[in-house]
Amino acid sequence: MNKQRLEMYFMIAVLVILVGSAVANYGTISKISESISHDPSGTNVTDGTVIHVIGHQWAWTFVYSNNTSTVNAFTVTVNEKVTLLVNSTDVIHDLYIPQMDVQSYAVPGQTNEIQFTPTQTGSFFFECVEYCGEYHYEMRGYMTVVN
Ligand SMILES: [Cu+2]
Repeated sequence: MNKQRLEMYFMIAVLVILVGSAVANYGTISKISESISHDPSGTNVTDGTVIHVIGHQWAWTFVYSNNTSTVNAFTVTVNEKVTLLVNSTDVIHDLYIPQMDVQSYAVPGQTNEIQFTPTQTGSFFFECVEYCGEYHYEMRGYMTVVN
């Protein structure tokens, strides 16, 4: 077998492997995309408290359905479902509320939806856990759960 022919077989083999992987990955990527809400208005959520969470360098802004907003603090009601619609206006941030077991990336141009129901009142620490620049550490605050 000459050398050129052998090289051609190798190229075909590599092509087959790459195309095979691409096809296998396509299914997984579509599944992941489906689980992310691309509706920035969040109109698919109908019950509980809906809060738009906007990450930006270097603070978290929380916008309630009555259009009022707070910075680095937000308040929710105990035993009521909370939906956070999380996005970013600049770089990737990551909202983490450890005691609620809630974590969501804040990605520019994409709205990530996360839901939870707080079952006790109190103050719960949250912070950005994706290094996002010089004042990353300022992206922290408390969620207050009231009756
Ligand atoms: Cu951040």
